[in-house]
Amino acid sequence: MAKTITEQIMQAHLVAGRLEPGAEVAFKIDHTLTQDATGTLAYLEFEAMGVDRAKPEVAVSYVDHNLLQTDFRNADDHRFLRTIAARYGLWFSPPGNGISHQVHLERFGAPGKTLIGSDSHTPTAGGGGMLAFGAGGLDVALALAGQPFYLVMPEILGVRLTGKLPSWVSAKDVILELLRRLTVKGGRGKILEYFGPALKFLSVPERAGIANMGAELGATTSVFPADEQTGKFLRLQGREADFRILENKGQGDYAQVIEVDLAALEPLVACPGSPDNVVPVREAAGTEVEQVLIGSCANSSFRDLMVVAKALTGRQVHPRVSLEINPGSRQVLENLALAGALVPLLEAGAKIMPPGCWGCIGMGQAPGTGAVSVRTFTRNFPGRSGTKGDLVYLASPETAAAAAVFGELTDPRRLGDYPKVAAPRRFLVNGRHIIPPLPEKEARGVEVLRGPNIVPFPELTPLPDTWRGKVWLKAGDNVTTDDILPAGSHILPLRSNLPAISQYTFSRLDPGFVQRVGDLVSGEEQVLREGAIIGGENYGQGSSREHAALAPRYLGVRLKLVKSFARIHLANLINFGILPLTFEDPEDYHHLHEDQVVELPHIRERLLNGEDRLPFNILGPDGLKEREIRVKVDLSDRQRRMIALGGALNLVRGG
Ligand code: MIC
Ligand code: SF4
Repeated sequence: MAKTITEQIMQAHLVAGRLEPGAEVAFKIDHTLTQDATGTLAYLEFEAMGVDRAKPEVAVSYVDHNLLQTDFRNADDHRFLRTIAARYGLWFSPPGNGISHQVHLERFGAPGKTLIGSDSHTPTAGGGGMLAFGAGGLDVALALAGQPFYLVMPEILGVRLTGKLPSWVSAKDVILELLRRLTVKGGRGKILEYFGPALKFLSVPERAGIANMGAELGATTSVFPADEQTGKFLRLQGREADFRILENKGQGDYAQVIEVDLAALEPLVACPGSPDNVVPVREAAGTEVEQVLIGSCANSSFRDLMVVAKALTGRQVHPRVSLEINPGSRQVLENLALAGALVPLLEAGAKIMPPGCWGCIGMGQAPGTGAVSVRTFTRNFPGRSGTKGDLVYLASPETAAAAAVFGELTDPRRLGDYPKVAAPRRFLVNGRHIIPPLPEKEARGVEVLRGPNIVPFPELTPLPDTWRGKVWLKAGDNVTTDDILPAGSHILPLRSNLPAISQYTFSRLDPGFVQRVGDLVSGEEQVLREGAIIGGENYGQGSSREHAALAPRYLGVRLKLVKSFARIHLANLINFGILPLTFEDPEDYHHLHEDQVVELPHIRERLLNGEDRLPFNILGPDGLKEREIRVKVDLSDRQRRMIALGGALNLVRGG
């Protein structure tokens, strides 16, 4: 009998497979979401499938990332997304309405439902008892077409929360503590399921903040039960009808249980470079701060921003600091206004942005050279802020508020009495902000509007029988998708233009990459038109952007050989026909170098025969085999066929 929350939801949606860790399962998807930076490509893929109307109960196209309109590109993309939604029966959440995850939780989140979204922080909805997964745009397009979502069944890790958070310590510190303990690799292949006596003190937005940054642990997703707190949240949203109790019936069934005593936590920060560089704030205290940004899908709820407003009431932002607040949704902003929180924030010197992602993805708000920036965001991968050599600390709204007031990293308890923030008895909920789907007949008559930046999906060629190519790049551990294909205000507008965006492939790791590969492909070595990428552990962590698979593929990358992959990137590679290989002996990593010629003999046949260990030849300058290593390929039959055909779209179209 299904006992954990994950199993209960999966069981109720299961289409194929068994709920055993390591087995491929397929289940039905109730909701989908996309955001503008991944949505354009996802809908181009959906259109290529020739389906007349989106199939899920709820399908929403959000616009939250590419909010700066420095030329026609982002505006064209948004118009495309609006007309796509109208044409295919989707909801449309326009720019300024808020961050997809925050808005989805507020307006659509429902316990017991399944959701996939083309954004790695889709698990935020797990705070409200949904089983929600980040996925590539193509997986979302397939779900829109009514296909199930395929997943290798993860292990379920129980996280038992006990105690009560002390004053000035909040949900962000809980997830930072987990990052400190487990690191950015610790959640891989796992679903984190939260339980324990502390849950009664944690509201849905607080839970959502914890579930959100499970993505930084590399977890497949995170989920909370649906209990009284969930009921309270849905009541405030005027959606009592969506409530149902969802509780874990067998806590003994977790593969492993870890415990966090909330009462023992103290304010924490993730130091620059990685979300798991976590130390107590007191260890970084005194670090001078120039910028404080409060917002992102992790920390932009009514509670989070009210705490900041109350902490800043009657105070002034330090003269060195630029404090900027990015509300999570228009609903949050409206309720802040109603609660009288905007005046104290403005008086303190805060700048208030329209709801959206903004600086979290480098869409503005870049810090100055050498400036320390304290952010309540999700990720501080090097350069993600838009500034080279950036110094970004991740912290709770409480710690961020203290940094804004004192101009340095400091324990927020220095701010005195902890303000009490209760959810208001009446919450302003305005259902008109999201445009509902058009009736089917009317929808058929809608013309989808595309600008010149919207370039159709490329044809992807099948895998040859024997593959030969050069090692184009050798990377280390924990390569992020920001390393593979950065975001930021210059590059994000190119998300619907593959030929243009591919010019930025690996530009962070190796600025000469595209030029070098271009020379190779067009130069004398015509036979070696395709390349291989070598990497270390946790390759492809971070964002769900499928451009990090598709752009290298477009340039000719046919395989990636690494020590281990991050889940969503792995799924994206498979979707676009890139062979994902891992070392049988990780020591062989040292035998590979850039510019070597490598070969996979009879790869197509071996792949389709289901072989899971393959010979991988390293050739010498004379073209003869210098060394043979063994590599692993861990794929289902469906995935093998997909790669042989050159990608999922070729499979859907019938090869
Ligand atoms: C991110 O936080 O990195 C993003 C931008 O939201 C991405 C999606 C993208 O690259 O468009 C994510 O988390 O998946
Ligand atoms: Fe937006 Fe940042 Fe959340 Fe990504 S992590 S969805 S960029 S707020």
